[in-house]
Order: sequence, then structure tokens, then C-alpha cells
Amino acid sequence: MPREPLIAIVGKPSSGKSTTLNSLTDAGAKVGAFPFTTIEPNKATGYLQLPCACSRFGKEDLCKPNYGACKKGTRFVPIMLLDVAGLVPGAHEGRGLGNKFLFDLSTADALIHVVDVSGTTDSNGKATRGYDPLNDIDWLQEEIRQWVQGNLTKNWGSVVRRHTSTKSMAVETLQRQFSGYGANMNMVQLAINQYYKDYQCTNLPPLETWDNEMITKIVKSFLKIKFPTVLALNKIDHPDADKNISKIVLKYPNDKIILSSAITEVFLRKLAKQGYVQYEEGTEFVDTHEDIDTLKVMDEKLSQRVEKIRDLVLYRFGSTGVVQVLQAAVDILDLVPVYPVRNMNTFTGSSGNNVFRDCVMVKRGTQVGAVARSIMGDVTIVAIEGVGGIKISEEDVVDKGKNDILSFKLVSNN
Ligand SMILES: Nc1nc2c(ncn2[C@@H]2O[C@H](COP(=O)(O)OP(=O)(O)OP(=O)(O)O)[C@@H](O)[C@H]2O)c(=O)[nH]1
Ligand SMILES: [Mg+2]
Repeated sequence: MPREPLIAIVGKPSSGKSTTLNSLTDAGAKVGAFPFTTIEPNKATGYLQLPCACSRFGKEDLCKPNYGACKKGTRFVPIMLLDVAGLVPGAHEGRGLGNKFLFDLSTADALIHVVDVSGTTDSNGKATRGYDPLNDIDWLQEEIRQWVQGNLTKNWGSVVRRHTSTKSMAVETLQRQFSGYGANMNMVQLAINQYYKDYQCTNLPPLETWDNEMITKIVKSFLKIKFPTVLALNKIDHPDADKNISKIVLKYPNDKIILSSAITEVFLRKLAKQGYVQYEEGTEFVDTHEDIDTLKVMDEKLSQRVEKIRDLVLYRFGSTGVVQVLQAAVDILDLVPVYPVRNMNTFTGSSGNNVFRDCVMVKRGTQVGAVARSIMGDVTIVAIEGVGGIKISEEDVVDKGKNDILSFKLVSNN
């Protein structure tokens, strides 16, 4: 099976990264109102919610995934999340926890940048009041850019010498230099295309002539492809959040922005576990004893807190936002669920009656043949079938709801 997508949670100290991780998983990462609470990265599995293929065929009762879960036709697909140490201005030069943190996120497929919009922490994560988080987005991206660029240009002289002596193409040399970030040729080519788009040109100058300005441009375009980013504007439950949110949304009209209150999600999930409320994750619906009498009765203080959460977060913003943050990260990665099945009539696996046991997230537009190889490994595939036993060509591509239920016929199966 291809590895699950890895999404890293980044941001300055105390912005709420670990709380966001905890709100999406059962991680129990340490949370604290002081900078650098997290030093070693925390990894945990979050679940992306999406409509499952079983609901298209009325087979919800038979759907028992190998990984994750399916509840009444809503599939919970596992996604790996990584919560890393806080980043401060100057990190690429070693300030704060510096490069170690940056190294931890090199294998991530996308980033969730948690921004504290309450204005109660400064750029180093120290408690304050009235801080303007508007610039946090720029400096954090710049830190990552400078780190990647520093790695690229550290031995630039020898990179160029090797490039010329081996008569390499720019895409090959860049791929070698970016391989530490898991970059393959395809990704580097996408980054070069992104560069053409960003700087409105149609070809690259020879690599041996690149100056710092040119390298900066290439690195910026590479980062857009390597680390597509969702901005999670966190702590929206705080009274000072509103004005900061509007400023950020105005300054970054093209960014994927989600409003969140991670602390509220953690609290609601805890109350639900303790039996005080029934809470549908990611929604505005919280039922208490007054709605469902099997739920535990809350004391006055707890009732007031839940009422406040309803007023300040759920009714105003529609939800705590964290489930949407994860959804947005998958959206920017442009991933669609693909269900490999053994039997196209029953949608079962190799044994048993349960349907759609596997689900993998695949980049939209990937060719069906490539999907087959990434799932089955290096085997000879005789044919690929879709729903209704229709033969699908290896060159056909995967899209939302199209070519997403597949059966691979191997040589040994015949
Ligand atoms: N009001 C409010 N506070 C929050 C929210 N999320 C986190 N916090 C608080 O912010 C502080 C920092 O939270 P953490 O999750 O530890 O932050 P972090 O980004 O992981 O911090 P480092 O590990 O130090 O980089 C804690 O006191 C949290 O309770 C939120 O949605 N609203
Ligand atoms: Mg932390």
C-alpha cells in the first residue's frame, strides 16, 4: 500500500499546534501556555471524514474498513499528523529549536499553519495582549524558505560543477538536491512549471548562471508544490480574534483559510467521552441531558461553559473548525479516495462479506495503472476493472467518483 499522506502542523510556539493535534486524534500531546512545550515531534492518526462508496450502493451495513471506520456511510480515513516544535523568527539560523524542527517536517506532504489570532502570544510565543498576528504568516513562510534555500546553496559551487560536468538538466540537478524532501522528478517538474506561472516565463536560464534572486524564486515555487499550506486561524473563541481574522483574510485572499478553536473541540470530545454530551465531531450539534435523557446531568458551572461554547463558537462559526482544517489539507493536496476491491460484483476483499475494506488517498488525475502499481507493487497486471466489470485502460485517470472503485486482475489470478 502507498504510505498515508503526512500532514505537519507548524506555527510559532503556543499557537495551539499540540491542541490541534489532540483535537483531531487521541494523541494526548502535552499542551502548555509557555513556549516550546513540544520539543520532540508528536505523531498521531487523524481521521478524514468523507462519504463512503458503500453509500452509493446501499451497502452501509456491510462496510467494515481494515483501517479507520465507516459509520452509516461516512468513512473515516486515517491520515498521519505530525505536531512539531514551535518555530520562531531566526529559526533557520538556529534560534529557538531552530533547524531540528525544520528537519522534522521535511517529509510532510502538506502543512497546517496554526496562527494564534487571539493576539495573546508574541512572535516568540510569549504571553502578551494585543499582539497583531498579521505578520506571523509571512515570517514563518520565510523561515522555511530560508532553511530550504540554505540547504540548497550550502555547496552551490560543487552542485554547479557536477551539473555542468555531467551535462545534467536543471530538473535532474534540482531533484538530486531536493531528494531529502522526498521530491521525485515529477514534483520538481511541477515546481518548474509553477515557476513559469509565478514569473510568467517559458524557460529556465542555465543553472550555472543562477544568482541568489533566481534561486529564491525557484525555492519559492518548489515550496508551493512541496508544502501546500492551510492557514488555521486558531483561538477564535477569544474576544480579540475577530478583528485579526478580518485583517488576515483581507491580506491573503487566495490562501486556504479555516477558522478554528482547537481547545473547544478537545473539550467537547472529552465531555462526549465522559457521557455528558452527544457531539457530532465537526458539526454545531451538541446535545445535553435536556435533549437526550440518557446523558449525564451537568452541574451549573459545566452547563454554563457548554452554553458559552455554543454562543461563542458553534453558533457564530458553525463548528470548531478543526475537522474542516484536516479536510482543507486534503483538498489542497487534491486527493481523492480510491477503493481497491477483489470482487467487482460484491465489492468484497479476498475473504468475507464485508465491502470496501480498503481505501487509499490518491492524487486526482493519477493514471489508473500508476494507482495499481502503488497498491499492488511490482506485479504484472493483466486488466483493471471498474464498476459493472467495465475494463479500464491503464492510462485512464482517477477523479472524484470516477475510476475510484477498482479491481486489479493479476497474472497469478488467472
Ligand atoms: N483560547 C484558546 N486557547 C487555546 C486554543 N488552542 C490552544 N490554546 C491554548 O494555547 C496554549 C498553547 O497551546 P499548545 O497546544 O501547547 O501550543 P503549541 O503550539 O503546541 O506550543 P509549543 O509546543 O510550545 O510550540 C495552551 O494554553 C492552550 O490551552 C484555542 O482554540 N483557544
Ligand atoms: Mg506543542
